[in-house]
Amino acid sequence: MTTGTLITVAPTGAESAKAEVPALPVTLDELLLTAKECEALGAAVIHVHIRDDEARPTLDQGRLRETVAALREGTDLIVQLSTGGAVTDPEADRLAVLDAGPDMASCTMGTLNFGDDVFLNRWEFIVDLHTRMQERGIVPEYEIFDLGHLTALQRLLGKHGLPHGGHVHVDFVMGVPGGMPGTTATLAAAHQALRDLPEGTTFSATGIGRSTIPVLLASLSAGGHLRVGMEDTVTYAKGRPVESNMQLVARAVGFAQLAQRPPLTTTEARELLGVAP
Ligand code: KMH
Ligand code: ZN
Repeated sequence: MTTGTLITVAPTGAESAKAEVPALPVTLDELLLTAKECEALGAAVIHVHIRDDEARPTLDQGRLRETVAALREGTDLIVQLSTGGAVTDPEADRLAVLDAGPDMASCTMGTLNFGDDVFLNRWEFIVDLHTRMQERGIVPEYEIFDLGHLTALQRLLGKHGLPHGGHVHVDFVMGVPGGMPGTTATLAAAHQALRDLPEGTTFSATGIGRSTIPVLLASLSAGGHLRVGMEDTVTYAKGRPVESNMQLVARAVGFAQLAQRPPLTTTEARELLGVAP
C-alpha cells in the first residue's frame, strides 16, 4: 500500500565548497537552524555530513557527537549520519562514525567511480558497517548508486541477516557520474529489482544536479520516498542557484501533496523505518 511520503533532507554533503555555495549550512548553528526549518516544512529525516572550522568535510568524533546531541535536543528529526564521508576518508574513521550514536547511518553498497574520484566501499567494510549497526541498534539506510548494489544488498542480508528493527530501507542516489543515471527508466528498473529483497522494503530516491526533478517525480509515481537537499542539488532551475535547503524541501512537499502522498510526520517515519521513538 502506498503511504505518505518520507522526506529526507541532505543539507550539506562533502563535495560542495562553502566559498562557491554560500548558502550551504556548514556550522552547527547553520545546520541546526536548517534542520528546524526543514522539519517544520515536512522533512522527517536529516542525512548529516559535518564540516570543520574551515568548512572542510570532517568526521571528527567530538563534533559528530555534539551534532547528534544538538539535533536531538532541537528537533524531532531522525538523525542519520553519513558513513560515506568524503572520498578521501579512511575506513576506520568512517566506521567510527557509528560511535556517535545516531538513529540511522548510511551504508553504501559498493564501489564506484565518483566523478574523477573513486568512492571505495570494499565488501568486508560493508559487512563491518552492517554488523556493527546490528549490534548497536542503529538503523541503516543502504545507499544504492548502481543496480549491482542491490544484488550486493541481497547477498549481505542473506549472509548476515536483517538490519536492526527488521525493516529494509534503501536510497537510490542517481545521476552521479560513474553511477546509474537519473532517469525514469532506471528508477523503474531499480524499483523492479527490489522484488528480490525482503517484502516491505521501502525506497527513497534522489537525483544529482539536473536529474533532481525527473527522479523526484519518478519516485513519487512509483510509490517511493524522497531525498532532497544541497548535498545533491545546488541549482534550483536553469541559471538559479538554490537559495536554501528549505526551498528544496518546500518543493518536494508541494510535489508530494500533488501526488496525494503528503509528508510523513517524524512519528510515522520512525514507525515506517523501525527507528525507536
Ligand atoms: N560523499 C560521498 C563520497 C553517504 O553519505 O553515505 C558519499 C556519500 C554517501 O555522500
Ligand atoms: Zn551523504
